[in-house]
Amino acid sequence: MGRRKAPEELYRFGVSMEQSLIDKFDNYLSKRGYYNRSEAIRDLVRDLLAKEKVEIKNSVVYGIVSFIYGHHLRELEEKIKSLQHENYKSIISTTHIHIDHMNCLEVIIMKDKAKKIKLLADEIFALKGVISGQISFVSQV
Ligand code: NI
Repeated sequence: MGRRKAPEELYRFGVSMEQSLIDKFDNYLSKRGYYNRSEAIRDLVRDLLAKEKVEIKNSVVYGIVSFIYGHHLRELEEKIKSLQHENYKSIISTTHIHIDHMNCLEVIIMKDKAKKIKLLADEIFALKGVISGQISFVSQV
């Protein structure tokens, strides 16, 4: 079993905000199920740093590329497959779901630099017959 890192000590700092902004923030928090502002602000800061890692720092991140396409286009399926084989080193897993008689959903989980993940995603999304595509990144702070 791996050794767990001891939890870091928490420090307090004051934040000044307009009342109207606090009201909107509290409203948002209650909808999202947060118990307190501190936890929400910690998450916001983590998100911000993770985003910076993806967008600016050229770090290795996880990327989830998902898209819907019409499976009756045989050439399209071949093209999607060969693009994935070209990128086999960055692809961890691919899941294929048959949505209905006509359409398929494919989810590709990748680990690489964000730029490289975006490149493959854009190539797939640009193919004729790919109806919609989405990409999201996950990284540790
Ligand atoms: Ni299918």
